Amino acid sequence: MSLKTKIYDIQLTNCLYNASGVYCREKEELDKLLNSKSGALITKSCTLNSRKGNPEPRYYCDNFGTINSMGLPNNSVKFYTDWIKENMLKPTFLSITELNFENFCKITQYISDMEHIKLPEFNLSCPNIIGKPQIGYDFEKMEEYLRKITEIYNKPFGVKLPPYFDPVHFQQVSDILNNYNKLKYITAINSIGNGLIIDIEKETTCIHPKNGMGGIGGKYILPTALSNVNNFYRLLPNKDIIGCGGIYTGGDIFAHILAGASAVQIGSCLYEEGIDCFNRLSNELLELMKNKGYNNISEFKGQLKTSSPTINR
Ligand code: RRO
Repeated sequence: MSLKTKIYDIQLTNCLYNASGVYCREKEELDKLLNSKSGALITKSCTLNSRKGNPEPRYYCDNFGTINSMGLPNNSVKFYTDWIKENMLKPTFLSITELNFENFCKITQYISDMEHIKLPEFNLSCPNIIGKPQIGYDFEKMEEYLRKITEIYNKPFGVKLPPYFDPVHFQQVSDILNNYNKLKYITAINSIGNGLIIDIEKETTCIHPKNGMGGIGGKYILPTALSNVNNFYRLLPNKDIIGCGGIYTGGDIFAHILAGASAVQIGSCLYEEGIDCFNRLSNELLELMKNKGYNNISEFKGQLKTSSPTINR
């Protein structure tokens, strides 16, 4: 039995890896991910210059998941591309973004000739930059960014999308993405932006920036993540879908793959449980596959059935 998979032309020995932003900002974390059971790793989304991010407290976890408004703290694109160059032991994806179009063009240019950067994930969906809307919710802007990426970068790449909630939007986004042949995968979903978790005892918000509003992750978002994976699996037949959102068990991974994911990223669960979650989750998925008689994830990927209609009498 195997958990191996492929994202475009990159082979992964295990379909699990970290979600960008979690356990991947500092060298020690990246080094640990490299030696973990994850099949790949992805860096924290980075910018041209390092950033400290938003003021603390900026992360909080409750029984159902997490809220964060980190504000893109990172060590700069140079730090992460240098680290990748020195550590080529397992597939490593660079996540990049920028705060305005001009700098986005510059950072794309910066990585365009780097042989060691393969299938970078362009983050079009950070919800936590004060005064900056998410690119993925402005379809004209998203096209402009995609056009620039293909013009400057001109190699296979992926994008990280925000969650969508309406069939019309799934169709509109897919119509745009299908025009870009070099776009080989999408990661769905980023956190659900601008949620609010309230501490009723203290009568305060749980995090400080943006009046307490931040990206929601964890159990709160599994159904939304699965819907995005499945909608895009149907609407983007020539692209791989990376599932992200709400994974805490082997069963959650199975659901993502059944909905169409080729690989899955672990965010809130990794943050709370630590690096050993890759062992536990891999074992749980293998056990479930064994019970169901599957040897390989390709045997059930995208095979979600709709339940039989009930007959009303
Ligand atoms: O750093 C963040 O605040 C952050 C980013 Br860039 C993102 O893409 N998603 C998220 O939940 N937080």
